[in-house]
Amino acid sequence: MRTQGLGFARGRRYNSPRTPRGLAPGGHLLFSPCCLEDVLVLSRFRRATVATEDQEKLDQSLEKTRRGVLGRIGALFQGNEIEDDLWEGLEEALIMGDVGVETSLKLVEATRTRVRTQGVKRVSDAYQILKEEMVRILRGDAPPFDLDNRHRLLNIGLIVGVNGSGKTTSIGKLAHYYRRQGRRVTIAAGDTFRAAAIDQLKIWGQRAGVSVIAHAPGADPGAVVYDAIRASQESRDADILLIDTAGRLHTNFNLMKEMEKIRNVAQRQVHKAPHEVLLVLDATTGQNAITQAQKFGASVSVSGVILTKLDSTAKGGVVLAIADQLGVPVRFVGTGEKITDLAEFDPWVFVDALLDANA
Ligand SMILES: Nc1nc2c(ncn2[C@@H]2O[C@H](COP(=O)(O)OP(=O)(O)OP(=O)(O)O)[C@@H](O)[C@H]2O)c(=O)[nH]1
Ligand SMILES: [Mg+2]
Repeated sequence: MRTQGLGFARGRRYNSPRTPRGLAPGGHLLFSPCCLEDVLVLSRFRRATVATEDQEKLDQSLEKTRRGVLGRIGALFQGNEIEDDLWEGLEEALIMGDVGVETSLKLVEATRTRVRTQGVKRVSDAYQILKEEMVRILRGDAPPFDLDNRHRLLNIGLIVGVNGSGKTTSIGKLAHYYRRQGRRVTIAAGDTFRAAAIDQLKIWGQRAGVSVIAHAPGADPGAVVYDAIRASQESRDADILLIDTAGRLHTNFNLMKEMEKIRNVAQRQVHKAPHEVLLVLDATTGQNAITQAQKFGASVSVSGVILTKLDSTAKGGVVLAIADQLGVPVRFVGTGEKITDLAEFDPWVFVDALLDANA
């Protein structure tokens, strides 16, 4: 799977004038720490990059996961000495916690190697290293959409995923999310396969207070997208256009062809569009989410993931497997069914909330 060239900082993330060694201004790791001192510097100065409200939502949505096997990892690191048992227990917990075999082994190996080469003796320091290795896997390069790029007048986001994963709901939530940030948002009803899909999207549009550009059921989605881009650029003067797509057509081949067509229509009208292709994955499907993502990735290049229904599952560990095995960042997390139930993803908040019972 190829990731699109994203980039670029949003001002509010870079608010620290004094940045400790080895950190980006937002408090993120810039390099692999070479000694224990660095590890401690990093842990002391790291900070979340998302709003407190998002942190709380992320934390709450991991309640079930924390109560599961991953929540026991903290207890493993309560002992006095770093012994082989610790690594075996960690490996088992990660694999059982839906992190996936490959990613689990990689995490244990990376943590263990750093503990050994850096001469770490304290179990609490080893725990900190584990968290940092998790963050390393989860790090996205920059926030989604390049909203502060003055050369780009319209940002187009294509929302894809299998049926029932939560695309339409997530579009409603995203519209609300960006509206609250003062952005002008429009939505294109690109899922013309089911009449109900268009109605459902219009309801979300009303809730979020944004325009939905739709054609009749059965219409060509390419034509809908064409009109939506024209409307977004002209009368609606939008910053962001979110395109809903079908999750199921008569055949998988048709579905992938349709994605490509929508993509091409967007590309012809707006430079470098779509600027984001966000793949919606249902967290409750655990490791199957990876297989789904690989299928989509084969025909449309995905730039990020929206992981829905994190609130309804104990399989939150799958976030690590997704980021590691697909090589694309998780951008947003669905934390419930309401319009406000969406959180921007932050690796540190996620890791702390995942592992610390009292986070
Ligand atoms: N608990 C919970 N439910 C969610 C979340 N996101 C979506 N859902 C529910 O998942 C179901 C499917 O959501 P849709 O948005 O219709 O999914 P879709 O991908 O558009 O489905 P199709 O249009 O059939 O392809 C709905 O009942 C949503 O309320 C979430 O973050 N948490
Ligand atoms: Mg839908």
